[in-house]
Amino acid sequence: MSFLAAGVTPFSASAQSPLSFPGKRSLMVHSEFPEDLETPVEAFDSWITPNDTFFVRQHLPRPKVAAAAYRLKVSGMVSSPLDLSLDNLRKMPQVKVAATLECAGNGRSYFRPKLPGLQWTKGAIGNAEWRGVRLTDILKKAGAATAARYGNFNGADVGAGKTPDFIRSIPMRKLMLESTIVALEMNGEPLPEIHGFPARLIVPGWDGASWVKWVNDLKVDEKPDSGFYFGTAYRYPKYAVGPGGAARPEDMEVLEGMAVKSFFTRPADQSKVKAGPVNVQGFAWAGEHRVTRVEISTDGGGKWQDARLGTQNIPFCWRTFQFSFTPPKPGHYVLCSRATDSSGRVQPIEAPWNPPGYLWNSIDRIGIMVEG
Ligand SMILES: Nc1nc2c(c(=O)[nH]1)N[C@H]1C(S)=C(S)[C@@H](COP(=O)(O)O)O[C@H]1N2
Ligand SMILES: [Mo]
Repeated sequence: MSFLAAGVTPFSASAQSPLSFPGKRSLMVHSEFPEDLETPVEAFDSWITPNDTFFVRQHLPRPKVAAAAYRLKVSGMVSSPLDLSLDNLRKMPQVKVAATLECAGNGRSYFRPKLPGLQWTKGAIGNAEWRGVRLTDILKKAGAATAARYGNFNGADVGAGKTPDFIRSIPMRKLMLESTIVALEMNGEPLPEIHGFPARLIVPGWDGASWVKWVNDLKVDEKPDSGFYFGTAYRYPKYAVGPGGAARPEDMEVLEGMAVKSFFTRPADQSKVKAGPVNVQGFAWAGEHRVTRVEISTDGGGKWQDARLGTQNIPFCWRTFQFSFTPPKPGHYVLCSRATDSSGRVQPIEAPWNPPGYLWNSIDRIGIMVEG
């Protein structure tokens, strides 16, 4: 099958690569192997991000898992260890959960001073409808001990060279929520291989690192995993360290929820528009909280007006916003978007700089040139 469906034109992002990836339209390529692919802003044109447009992040070479050989092992503090086949999982009650998935490092390229790591711009995010089995059902079936505090999850990818195995721990209180699932489907299709076929975790409202792909091993334990990806990585300083600052390892906390954030998808940054009303659009999200407001400025942050929020207001999902702007005269305008959430958080002018470069959520800003 050709990777471009008939009648579909590729995106015109300048950063796009001539390479193609199975099942993907042209994405911005940060790394070819393992694949780290970003969705260009102009490709975000629907509340659901289609599978062929969804960003990809992996630390290790992508494993190929044969459906027939797949097992999810559940062991540790359980009364009946499990060895679930794909068929076993398919026979358990299936639930649908829509949720936005964002990499903790999304927007890292905007931090100053600059940071090492993947130089994501705005597109390490997407929203999908996932379908699969509740973790609570799996834990019940296994008879998880009440004293257990963590689920330690491993996927079929293995450590390579200096990169350790990707293992993540999730506290029981999050695993017990009805929205935390092992997904077998993404937007009505079996999970694409690159997104974790045949099974991955969906941890709504938390950054992508918890959403373990190709998940095949769950150890129920009192303690979290002590490896690199839970013990060291994906931690954020307890206090603001300032640009270029450092934090002691004991002052780094595990990332759980996400920041409040919004960005523009239309019009394109620095595009020319004709005189008359400009249809301004974008998305806003807030991890485990709800987006309650998006404000727009058309004068670089001087005055602010409310945008119209999309009617789709679903927990753990981004919300669309829309604003009609009629420029009073030709010239260049700086548009800003600022989201507020149900916990009272407001998107800041500048995201706090932090050593790993996580949770960038500065007010979004685009320029437009209105023609005379
Ligand atoms: N097994 C495994 N799962 C993984 C990763 C990984 O490297 N290995 N990367 C995680 C990170 S950091 C992110 S942001 C998401 C990205 O999910 P996606 O590639 O489906 O967009 O997958 C997560 N799950
Ligand atoms: Mo990530």
